[in-house]
Amino acid sequence: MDVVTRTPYCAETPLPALNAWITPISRFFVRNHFATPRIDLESYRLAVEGEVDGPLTISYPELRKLPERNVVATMECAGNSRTRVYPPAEGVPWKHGALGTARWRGVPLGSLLQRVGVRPTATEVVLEGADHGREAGVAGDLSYAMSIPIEKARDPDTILAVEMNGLDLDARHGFPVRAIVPGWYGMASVKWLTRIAVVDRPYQGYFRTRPYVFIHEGDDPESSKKPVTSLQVKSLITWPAEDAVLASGRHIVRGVAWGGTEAIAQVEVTLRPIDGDLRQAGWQPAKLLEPRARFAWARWECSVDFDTPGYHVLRVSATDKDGNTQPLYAPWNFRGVATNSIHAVPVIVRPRRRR
Ligand SMILES: Nc1nc2c(c(=O)[nH]1)N[C@H]1C(S)=C(S)[C@@H](COP(=O)(O)O)O[C@H]1N2
Ligand SMILES: [Mo]
Repeated sequence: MDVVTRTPYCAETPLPALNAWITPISRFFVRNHFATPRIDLESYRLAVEGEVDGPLTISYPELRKLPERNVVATMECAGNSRTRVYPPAEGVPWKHGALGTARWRGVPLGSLLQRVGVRPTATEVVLEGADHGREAGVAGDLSYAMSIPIEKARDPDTILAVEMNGLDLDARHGFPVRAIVPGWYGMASVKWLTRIAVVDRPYQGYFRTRPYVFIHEGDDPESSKKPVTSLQVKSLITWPAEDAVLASGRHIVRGVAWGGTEAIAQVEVTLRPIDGDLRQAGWQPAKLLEPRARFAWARWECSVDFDTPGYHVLRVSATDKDGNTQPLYAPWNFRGVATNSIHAVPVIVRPRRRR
């Protein structure tokens, strides 16, 4: 793993390691805002309250008695690829590896909401974690919390996960219980979940209104900003790595492609000389590989002819079933969130030695 910050601990996955459909836990990125809380299972309680008829507090064994479900979901940090944004944006300097795909298992959030009886006034659900600390420019102690719309909370695939890839969650990924909000950027998948509050007005907490919003040039600083929610269509090349030296000839280029709400329909690859005109680029279709799942990335591969020695750039672009595709340059925003510009990988092609 590439450790990006030590306190709080944030680490990303080198792209060539994202070569399996399911990312091993040891290679799954970590994004913490505060120190990892240590939670004692005996005393752990999850509170469900707010705009509900019968608030409740549930223990871990009680939660584990409820019907569970498996969801294979890709999680990407909203700040992934931030270092590719120019001018440089505010936040953790991620390259492209703040993402991964896991098989999560847990109780649908909707079934817990049904138990407590959500009032018709409810519009959002606030998810709060046990971790807390201070943030620059804010007085007092903050807990990590994020809100999602009530409809997303009721999606059967939005779960309170207790397992990741068949094992109990580990401390860094949210032990004992975390939310998984598939199709959304990672910030909504609250770890170390201790409180679920149903609310009847837009939640205005720090993490919802300050870091995970789009701030564009010239925006009035006092106005409310558009929140970061579902994943944008995006693809990455996982092989070859940046600056790889390849023997001229055919190679299988590999990668992943995903999006928030619609399935990936098409992935295309192009190889151009480093000073080549992109408008003349010939894009060739990549092959989408099985398995596929509603909220999981698709792996793809493409046989590319690296016939001419020299400096070249490989690029990949994905399109979803709705026709959404990736921009060459993502529109700049102050925090560099939701960056989905076309991934460009420079490579060096060397001539094959004559015999
Ligand atoms: N309680 C809590 N939940 C959290 C966070 C956090 O700092 N605290 N970080 C969020 C962010 S921004 C991301 S991208 C994902 C990362 O999940 P992971 O560390 O398991 O990869 O967790 C989310 N849930
Ligand atoms: Mo994130």
